[in-house]
Amino acid sequence: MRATPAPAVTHRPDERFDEFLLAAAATLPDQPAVVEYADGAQRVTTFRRLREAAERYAAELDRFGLRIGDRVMVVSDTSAESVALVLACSSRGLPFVPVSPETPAERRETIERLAEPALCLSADGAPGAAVGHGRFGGGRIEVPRPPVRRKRLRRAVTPTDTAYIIFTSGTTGRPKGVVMSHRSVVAFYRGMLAEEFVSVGDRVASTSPLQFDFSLLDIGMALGGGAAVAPVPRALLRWPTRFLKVLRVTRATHVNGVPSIWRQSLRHIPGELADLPDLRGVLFCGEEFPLGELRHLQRLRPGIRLINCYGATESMAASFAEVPDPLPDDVTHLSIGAGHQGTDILLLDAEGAPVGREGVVGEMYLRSPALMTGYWGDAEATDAVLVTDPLEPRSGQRVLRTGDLAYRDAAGTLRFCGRRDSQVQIRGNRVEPAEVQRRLLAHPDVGEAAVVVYEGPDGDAELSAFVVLSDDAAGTAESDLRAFCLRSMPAYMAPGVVRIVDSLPVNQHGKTDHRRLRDRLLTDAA
Ligand code: 8PZ
Repeated sequence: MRATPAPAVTHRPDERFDEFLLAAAATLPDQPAVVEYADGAQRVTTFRRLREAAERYAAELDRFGLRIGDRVMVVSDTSAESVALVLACSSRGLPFVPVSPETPAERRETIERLAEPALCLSADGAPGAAVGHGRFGGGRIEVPRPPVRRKRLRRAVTPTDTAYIIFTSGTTGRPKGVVMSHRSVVAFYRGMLAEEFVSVGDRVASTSPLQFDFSLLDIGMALGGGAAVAPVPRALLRWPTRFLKVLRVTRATHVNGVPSIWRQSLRHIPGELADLPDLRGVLFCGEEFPLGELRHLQRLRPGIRLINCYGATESMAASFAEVPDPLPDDVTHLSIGAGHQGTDILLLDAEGAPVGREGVVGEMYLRSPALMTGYWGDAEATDAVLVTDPLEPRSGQRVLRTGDLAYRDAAGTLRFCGRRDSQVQIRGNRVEPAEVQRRLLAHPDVGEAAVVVYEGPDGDAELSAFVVLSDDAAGTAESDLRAFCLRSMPAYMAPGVVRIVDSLPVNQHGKTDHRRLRDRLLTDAA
């Protein structure tokens, strides 16, 4: 009998976040862990060097006399240095709070006020005058006014301790801090690695800011599988030629990001996109990939592995589904799969009873060891989403109420169809704006579409659509698009106004910015 080869990366049970990510340093020390793009060339940091850098930062952190649980705010993009720093924080039981340098000062201050970090470290710029503010780089941490040393209360970091806190925008306008434990994030990573997207030698381009947990997925997918993460500098992402150059120079085999990262390249330099030599896989998440653009990408890159990853920061992600190649013409909703290994997505109706029938819409609830611990400093908000298991309330188990709607297809997999909270009553009729958006996207001249709900002059909810025409659109007018909607939906569902615009605004994470579109409507009306 032939011996099975030893796995390239071996993971122990109950690893901390940093132990999981550096496991490959034991078996593959000389493999690339981070591949950065700098001045037109690649800069490689091996697993051995990354571990050494993390150890240097950990020794630096030890100088400050912090307690397990003290927060460290890390203001940085993804880089070999920032990855080493967050690994160091994790090894000392110091939850890191990633914040992008591009975050507006006011929001950064709000996050700081809420998280009350012991240290606030930036990758660049002046260290700042406030207590605990400083700079990191080259394995050194410089804090001109260090915080007061504290007596340690705890001896050891446990898997239930917090690995990181990510602040997302709450519906109330106040950022919500999603607290993730080592156990949860590692449980998610394990479920993801079971999908075998990448292997040793691969390079995963990461396009999301460090404060969006998608970047942590990228890091986990790459390092956890013995591959390298290749951060795409945020400033270059907007320029299709530069973006593709980064992919070429870093020899990216996989690219992870929100769907909008592909828009400009598909539109302006499809030939160059088709020519990228190493690209084999694309993983997207955060919102639906406009199907026209998705099909275009498939035509340019036949055989490419496209993965639709669905989830929210409260569990990092919940499912992975491979997009069929080519996507059949009659597909209107992409499959989001059925929950990654170790999790179960329940589909429940408004009464909390399971939805069994195919095609019936329900709300998704996630049962998983990868759920957040709760929202930082907000027990009420936590209780609203980490709810008693509706199927067995006596167990005391909590499941995540996602607020997302889906239905089951004939194969039993889930098809995402919008959010419960964006569902509106228009003149007493239930309308899901995502359905209206889909209808608009079905028009041959429509490239992108967004549908927003706003309060009309008489206080009633109204729908308005913003549309970007495709490049080869043939003189379609706004009234034609409204008429197109009216052909297939009741009048209350058709947007009252359809506006043709040059582009749709995106938020910091690259998702369509519905808030800005709504503001635009209100300023136009004023
Ligand atoms: C979606 C999808 C989808 C999310 N199709 N709607 C990180 C890493 C990998 C995958 C996913 C993540 C998420 N944490 C990213 C994210 O967008 N998080 S979020 O908390 O800002 O928003 C979550 C919401 O986005 C979900 O509840 C869905 O409404 C939507 N979403 N993935 C369609 N593949």
